Amino acid sequence: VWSKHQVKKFEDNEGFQQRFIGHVETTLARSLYNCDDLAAYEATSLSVRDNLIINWNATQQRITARDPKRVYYLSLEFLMGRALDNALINMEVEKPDGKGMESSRALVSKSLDDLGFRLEDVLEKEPDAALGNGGLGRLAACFVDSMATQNIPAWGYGLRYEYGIFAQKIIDGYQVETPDYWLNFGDPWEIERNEIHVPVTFYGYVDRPSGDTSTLAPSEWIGGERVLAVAYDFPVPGYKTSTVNNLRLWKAKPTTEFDFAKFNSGDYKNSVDQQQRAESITAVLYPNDNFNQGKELRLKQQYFWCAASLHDIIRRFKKSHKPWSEFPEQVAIQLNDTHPTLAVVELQRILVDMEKLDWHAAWDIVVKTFSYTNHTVMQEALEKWPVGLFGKLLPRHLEIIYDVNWFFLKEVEKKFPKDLGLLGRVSIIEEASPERQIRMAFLAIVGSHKVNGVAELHSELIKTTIFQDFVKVYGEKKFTNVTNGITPRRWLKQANPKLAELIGQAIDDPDENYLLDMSRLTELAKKADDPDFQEKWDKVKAANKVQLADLIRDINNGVDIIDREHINNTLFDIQVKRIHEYKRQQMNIFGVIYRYLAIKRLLKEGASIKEVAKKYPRKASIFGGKSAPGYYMAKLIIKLINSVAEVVNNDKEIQDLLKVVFIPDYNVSKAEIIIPASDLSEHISTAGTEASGTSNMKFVMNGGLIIGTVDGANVEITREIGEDNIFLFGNLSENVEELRYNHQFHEAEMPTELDVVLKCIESGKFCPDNASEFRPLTDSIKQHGDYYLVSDDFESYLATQELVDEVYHGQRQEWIKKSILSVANVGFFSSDRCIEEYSETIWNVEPVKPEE
Ligand code: 26M
Repeated sequence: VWSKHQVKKFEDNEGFQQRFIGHVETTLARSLYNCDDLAAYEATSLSVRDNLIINWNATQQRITARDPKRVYYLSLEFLMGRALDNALINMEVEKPDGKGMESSRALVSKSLDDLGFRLEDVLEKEPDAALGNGGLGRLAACFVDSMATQNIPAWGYGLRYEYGIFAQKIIDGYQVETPDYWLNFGDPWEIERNEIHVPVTFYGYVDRPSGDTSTLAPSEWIGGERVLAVAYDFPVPGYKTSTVNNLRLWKAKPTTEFDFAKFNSGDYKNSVDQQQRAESITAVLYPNDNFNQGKELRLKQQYFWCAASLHDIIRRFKKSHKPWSEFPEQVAIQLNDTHPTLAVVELQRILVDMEKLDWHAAWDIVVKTFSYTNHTVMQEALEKWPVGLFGKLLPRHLEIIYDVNWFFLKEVEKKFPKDLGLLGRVSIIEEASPERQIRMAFLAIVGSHKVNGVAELHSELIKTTIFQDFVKVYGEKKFTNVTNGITPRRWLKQANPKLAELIGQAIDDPDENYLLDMSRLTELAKKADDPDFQEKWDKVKAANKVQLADLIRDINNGVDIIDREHINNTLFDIQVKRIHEYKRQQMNIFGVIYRYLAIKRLLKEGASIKEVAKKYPRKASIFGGKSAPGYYMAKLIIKLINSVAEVVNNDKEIQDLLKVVFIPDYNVSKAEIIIPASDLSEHISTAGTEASGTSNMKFVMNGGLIIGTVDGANVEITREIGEDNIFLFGNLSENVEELRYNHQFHEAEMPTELDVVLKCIESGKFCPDNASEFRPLTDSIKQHGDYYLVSDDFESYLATQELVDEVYHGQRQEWIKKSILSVANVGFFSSDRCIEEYSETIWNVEPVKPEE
């Protein structure tokens, strides 16, 4: 009886259109005659979602039946971007001839055409799901894509923020933040699960019913405030597989319990207000990237999410009636940075207080379950919580942390009996003034069986700097490296369909199965010297540059900044990422100023524009990225870039030889246009500061070359693609300490090139109304020790940029060859490789493949 009513997926035009019209007319209560692109986007998404849900159900049933070990990826950020195009690419339908499967994109595009819509316009209506800041959040999004593609039984857990990362407006050259209320029109991709709700408690006090005074004994936490966590599920489709995994995001809602004491006392309004406050927990994503502010609401977010997720994970584990000792054989939990470290403590609390396990048996389970990824060595990013604030919000968890620390330190003392200094250095509790602080990274290390960095250099650095004492305590083996990766589905196929197709042709794989095994790209190398192929390759790049020029024109109120006529002779030099002093956008713009001044000087000396162009050929310097709202220096860098753009772009004398563009509101969907259009991209962080970087991988995968420092994953990119195919410069990380020391204690030597630039800025050239506006930027180099070592790297940066110009303009074939060879060897940076490494070396999980 049931099977007769089984819901069927659409598999052809007819089927899609039926669903589409059904959703327009019933779900949206509109008619096809007044259906605009937005409604068409919603109806298309709902139709595609229907198919995904059917596969989602099958996937979950399969996993429940086989009951394998599952992975839970806990991340406060999932920077997913748009879902529709990705779903169309990943999800397959049967081919019209019935012989196998193909991507559903063509089918949906054709069906929409027939109904009078253009897929491109419909796709544009989708707002980005921008629930992340930058690298860490986007990495989580790439990982869930790869886990689904590889049929790993994995769930992501995060928060459903009502407001994602702010939208950036540029007004008078300054960043202005506007709220990103992305749920304005409702989100067709989310499935609200009101039936799945978990109560979460805060504040209150601890009681020990046994009368036992030991905090190790089962205790009862009497909470003072309760909210509900409600689940919202987002389907995550794999590529060329019917596996659809789940991303579960929690929303905070008031409990339905009512405070009768208040109600009876006539304080009705107040008690409603209190309930409303619950929703503020998941209202907004903190817009800091690599910076810890220590706000109570942030800690509340973290506990809310950890408690709800663990509750859900344990409920699922209990379904199979296995003993607790088997929990680590059934569950692997990955901590995406220290943000979810409370989950470690929460699991210990559940096992000891609720399940009445012995403390040590419980702790053994905890450590085997968790592993921790570190994403930064920067001191200001490391999470610490004052014990006062922490203990008020989570009194029982504070006790548990003290006990965990006590046993840990006892162990350390046993191993290193006379090393009192060591005990203080590794203690989870920092004895700081004015108050003790909980070091979350140390708690994450102690509570995990594996700790990994995100690129080789970074993984070595954490072992020798911030975590060196832990290597002494635990040995090397606990610390490992998994170099980051990116999903080639979004970052090649979706962002750059023309290049993906050309590659498919070149390596004789028109079905683009190579997107599942990027090592096959090496076959491209054979074509690197083929002039016909080089021409095709170059044409794809040129077309992508036109698309970016269109975007830039739209931003500039319809007026072109990029000279269309010379577009294929203009080097697109791009730096897009969060604005941060360590990423050194300031060095980039100083380089632009230097170039501008050099052009002006040559002209003044009587050189013709042609002669000038020989030394300084056409270049467009393109920037994009958000600053944290409270980050003064980063905001000043944005202003400087825009001020320089204003002067340079309006200087008729230099005749378009140089253009400067700041693209507002850099996000995932803009990245998909910007990255495929780059000739050169900049990854120029002070050596030892950028843990990995992932946009470097995206640019290379799209045939762009890199100018970069010997930092993060640049090192391995060089190893993979060959040092002839990357422009490296600058000091090495092992010299950074000494260089900083020199700046502190010796008279700084300023390279003349930089001196010229800083003096020009100080002259007010770029801010005539407020000549000292950029003083903090120049002073940070001249007066305050040049912490990011701009003056130490500036000359080699300029020299390397000259080399770039020579190759791009003087040896174009060589350039294209480098581009092809880079793509041929970029396969290592697929997040599929990365997920395989996690699966084998950290999680010990295996795929659950759908039946063929
Ligand atoms: C911390 C405390 C309070 C509020 C926010 C934070 C916070 C948020 C995001 C701290 C760090 C955050 O992200 C760090 C990040 O994105 N790190 C980047 O991770 C990438 C993926 O591993 C790396 O490629 C980058 O090098 C690294 O900077």
